[in-house]
Amino acid sequence: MNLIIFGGFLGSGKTSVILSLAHFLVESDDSIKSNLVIIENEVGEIGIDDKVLKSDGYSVRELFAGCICCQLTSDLITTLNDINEKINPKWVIIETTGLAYPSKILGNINKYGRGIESIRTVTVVDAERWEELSTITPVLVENQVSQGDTILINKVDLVTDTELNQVENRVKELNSKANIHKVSANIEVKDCIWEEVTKICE
Ligand SMILES: Nc1nc2c(ncn2[C@@H]2O[C@H](COP(=O)(O)OP(=O)(O)OP(=O)(O)O)[C@@H](O)[C@H]2O)c(=O)[nH]1
Ligand SMILES: [Mg+2]
Repeated sequence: MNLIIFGGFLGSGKTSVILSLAHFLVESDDSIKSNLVIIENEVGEIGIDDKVLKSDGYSVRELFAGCICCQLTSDLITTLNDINEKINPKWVIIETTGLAYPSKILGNINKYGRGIESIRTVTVVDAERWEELSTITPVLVENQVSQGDTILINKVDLVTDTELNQVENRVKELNSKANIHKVSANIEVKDCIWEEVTKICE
């Protein structure tokens, strides 16, 4: 199984970009729907995101938990290992809750996950709310950015060029190794970005 883990604050656009990636995978290989599982890691009670994804015919597993403590990560590992045993798909896309620390999730998956061939992390940054979020909750936001192999600075349609440059500069400071792309999930995420994200997994 090749894992692609999406992190990023609540409402940053994770589900929107995951839909784009899922469409990209299906377009490149029609049989992929049976080889792709999406795990939704929800904080609240009602999984709205999984309804969107399921309505498009994707196989979605939901994880529900009232908090973001360790128990949630163990549920994720249990689900992952169950998917490995029963389906063993080529691709598993994980949407973490916007409140999750990706470093913790990654550490536990590396330690306890089975049947995993590669792991790739994508952090979705909300360009519009960057200043607000990085002021209110800097540790979480910085952890999310520093853990991404790829950073998608999303919602570029909602900010000025100056604001966008400020976000990009700060993101580069926090993570000099990542591939950084500026996108608008509402408009389009270009195939070349998904080619880059999925290539490393193969
Ligand atoms: N204008 C604009 N809106 C966007 C963009 N990407 C996402 N949105 C909107 O932002 C809202 C949140 O997007 P989601 O994809 O649900 O974000 P999420 O990170 O999955 O949210 P949670 O799962 O609740 O943490 C939705 O109303 C989207 O339509 C974008 O690039 N531009
Ligand atoms: Mg979502």
